[in-house]
Amino acid sequence: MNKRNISIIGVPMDHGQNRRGVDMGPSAIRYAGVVDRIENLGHTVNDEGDIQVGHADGSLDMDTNLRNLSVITEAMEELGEKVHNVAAAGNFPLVLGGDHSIAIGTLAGISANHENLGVIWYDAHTDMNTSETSPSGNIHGMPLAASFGHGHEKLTQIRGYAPKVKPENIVVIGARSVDPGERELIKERGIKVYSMHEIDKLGMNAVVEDAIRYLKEERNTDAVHLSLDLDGIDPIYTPGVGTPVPGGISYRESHLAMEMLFDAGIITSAEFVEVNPILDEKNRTADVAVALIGSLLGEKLV
Ligand code: 4U7
Ligand code: MN
Ligand code: MN
Ligand code: MN
Repeated sequence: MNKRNISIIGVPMDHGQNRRGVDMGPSAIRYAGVVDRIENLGHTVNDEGDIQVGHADGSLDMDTNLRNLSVITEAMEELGEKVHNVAAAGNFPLVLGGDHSIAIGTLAGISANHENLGVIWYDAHTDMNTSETSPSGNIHGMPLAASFGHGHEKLTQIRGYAPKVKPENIVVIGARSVDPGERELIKERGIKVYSMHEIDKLGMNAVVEDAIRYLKEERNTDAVHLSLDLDGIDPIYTPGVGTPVPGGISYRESHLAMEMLFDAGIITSAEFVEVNPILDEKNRTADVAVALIGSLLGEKLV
């Protein structure tokens, strides 16, 4: 990637789950110095501010098993339009969450600009529940399923079309908490998942090399979106997340992954989600997010 115009879009969304505070993620990441960090690499940054997110009472709809559905879909239409405009202008959308439900809007904005989009989902979870399989009704556990057209149509039809990405163009890295319904869907749709087992066994270098080869050579993608949930990393490094799972990816492995993605030059948009400053220790999780954004955009150790 040469020098790019990076457009930052904040999404102060906490309605996709039930722990307050993740709506302050964009502020925490800005406070941790994201703009300077990117500008120091020679890129141009345009901070577009935050999109509007309405209020909701957090109650679970008994008929649909979906929490806060309408306030989320409304915000996702707006996010989708913003991201679409940024990408259509040739700029690099960098979306700051907010809980992971916002990926529904990000992908709705990106995918129309590309013939054959790929997605890397860096996460402890596979986020492939639907209203039928979800144990929680929390929409942040559903965006990846929604992206390939699976789930409630209000989630799959943002900006009026589905799917946003082909299931065979998706790569998950870091999974270690997978629900029964998600496991079935992974098998049924042939989703490529590098769980912690593969990371332990092969090492992060081999995993990311294979992921890049798969998306570039086997799937022939013309753009790749990185959706990075900070809970993919081990909670000893990123304690400020709502659904921590032990046994995660290390800090250095995560940097290696970002550096390799930069060197491969395949990433065309990204989002960093689930930073919750209320649950954090001295903004450490936002600091990790900013450091990883640096590596993704070309920062080198020497
Ligand atoms: B995140 C969960 F049941 N699978 O659906 C669910 F374990 O965006 C967690 O990855 C989802 O943080 C976590 O509620 C969503 C649960
Ligand atoms: Mn709120
Ligand atoms: Mn997660
Ligand atoms: Mn997630």
